Amino acid sequence: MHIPVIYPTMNTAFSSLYCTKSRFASVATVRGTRRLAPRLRSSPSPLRSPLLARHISTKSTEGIARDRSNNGTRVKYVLFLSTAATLSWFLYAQQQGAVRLDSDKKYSTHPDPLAPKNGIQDAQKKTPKSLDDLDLPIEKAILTTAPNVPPPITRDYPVLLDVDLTTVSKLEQLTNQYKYEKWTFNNSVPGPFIRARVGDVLNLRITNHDESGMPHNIDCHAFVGPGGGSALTTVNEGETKTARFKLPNPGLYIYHCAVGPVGVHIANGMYGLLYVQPEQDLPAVDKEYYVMQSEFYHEPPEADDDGQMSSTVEFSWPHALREAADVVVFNGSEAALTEKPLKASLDDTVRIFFGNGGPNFTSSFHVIGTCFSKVYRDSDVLSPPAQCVQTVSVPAGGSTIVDMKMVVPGTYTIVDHAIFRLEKGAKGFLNVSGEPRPSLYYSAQPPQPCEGCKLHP
Ligand SMILES: [Cu+2]
Repeated sequence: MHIPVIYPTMNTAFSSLYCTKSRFASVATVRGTRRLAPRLRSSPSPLRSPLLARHISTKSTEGIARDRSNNGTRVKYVLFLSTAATLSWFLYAQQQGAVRLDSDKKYSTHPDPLAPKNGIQDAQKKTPKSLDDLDLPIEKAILTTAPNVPPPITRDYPVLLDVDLTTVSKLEQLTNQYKYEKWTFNNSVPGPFIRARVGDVLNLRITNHDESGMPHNIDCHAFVGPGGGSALTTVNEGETKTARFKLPNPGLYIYHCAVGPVGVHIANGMYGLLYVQPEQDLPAVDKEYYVMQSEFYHEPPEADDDGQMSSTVEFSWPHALREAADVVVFNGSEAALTEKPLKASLDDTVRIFFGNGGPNFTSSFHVIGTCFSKVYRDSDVLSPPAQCVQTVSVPAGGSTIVDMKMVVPGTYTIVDHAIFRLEKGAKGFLNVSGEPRPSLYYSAQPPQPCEGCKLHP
């Protein structure tokens, strides 16, 4: 038999294949190499065997004429067998995942932002083994500060959406009278508005720059899993963490800090909104705004060294426990929506993405002088909207989306219709420009607001 002749032939073919496969691995994946290499190395190489080497040597020097006359046929036969064996082995190995071709589309074509930059092998070790969507294209999220909303997402495919949130403490005006040290995401209360699309994976990077030494994190109501992401994102001062969350459910969701005592972190300003667009977004409107209600609890001001009452007030645990809010505001301060009103033009449809950070109150959200032409109750964007709604109940930790058709010009006042909260700062304005429309709103007498009126400037 001439098996010894087959061995070196197959060995050459295997060696060639191994080199070829290694070249694939070096540019594509190391997984195949790891799985394949031990099998190849553990098989004794026929060329290295002294016995087989002798066989080859003897054969090559005998020079038997009969064998020579059959050489052509034998060589063809051997080549055929070795090629068939090699091909069978190769197909088997590829099915087992040991070999990958450039034509395979299984390996990532997009860089992984979490992967270390010191080589493919390290990246393979440290890349998460879940969230199968690592092949998603990467997109940097547009983040906006209230009352602004990022533009609608027009793409029709999911992405890995990169979001950076940084926690910072910041002393700023709370009411027209008092300053307050707010705990913020990205230097603003509420935190930035994040716009994503259903099916996206949020690549959330949180950094703690709070010099007070307080840890912070993110609990987002759009994240599915225990704690809403909080345990994966808790960062101490100077620390950065990254976690990924798939967004399977469309709607408008609150995010907030959930470090204990959670009420204090929320009461100091750590919340914001994430809008997960449905596959087919809501009908386009003329203006979109971001408004968030929340309440603050503070002690009375203390006397400064000069005997004057301080212009800064501090958090009150007893007031918070009693749910006796001292301040109720939109967008983080009494003046946020009065000094800088929302704006629209006559006949515009205005959409408000409205969230309630709480920490305790339910809002009776209302805009004086109009009704909500559409309400996506509790931010349910999959069901048909309610229509012609005067006041919407929005619980702490909840949200709503309302549309208003502005058919008469003038100033509209945004309130919580639990109306004594107006005295605590819950007020904003929406200015609608345009010519009067007497066909809808008319009197022969000029308007005469009541004296000291806080509702109708
Ligand atoms: Cu916090």
